[in-house]
Amino acid sequence: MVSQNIEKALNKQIRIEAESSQIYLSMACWAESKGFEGVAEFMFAQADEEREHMLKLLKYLIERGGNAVISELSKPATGFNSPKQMFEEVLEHEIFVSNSINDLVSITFEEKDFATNNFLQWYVAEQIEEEATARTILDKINLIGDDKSGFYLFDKDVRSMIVVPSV
Ligand code: OFO
Repeated sequence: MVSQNIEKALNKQIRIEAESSQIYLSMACWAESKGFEGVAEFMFAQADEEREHMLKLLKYLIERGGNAVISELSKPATGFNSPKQMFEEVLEHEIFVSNSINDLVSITFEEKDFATNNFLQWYVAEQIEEEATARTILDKINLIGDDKSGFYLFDKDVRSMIVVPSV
């Protein structure tokens, strides 16, 4: 059985993961509308992955006897100046998620909930990957600069970075 504080903190993270999925879905739609098909495919996959993260937390909370709450979600941004600006927002968002996971882990220490602490280690490792992927993509975009043919190749290349969910 989880404590009320852990239940509240897990529900908050469930909302954050669901909002991440919506944010990336919105980015996928924008990329698709601009003809960046590889980027769109990548972001659709990211949106699916975040939904899996949300479900994994939700199922864990239920399994531990807590009440999972499905919250109202904030409306994601719909327009971006460029893929570069969009991926800068992805990185910023993933750093926000990492900080939120870290806060959650520190609550498990306060509550002496070592089972939840152990469960959350998967998310700690996942966040290292997600931040690294966003940084790698931004490095590639910065290398390309204004070269249109380079961007055409990048749009194809980004498809190879799609990660099949391991949850
Ligand atoms: Fe990319 O955020 Fe989930 O964990």
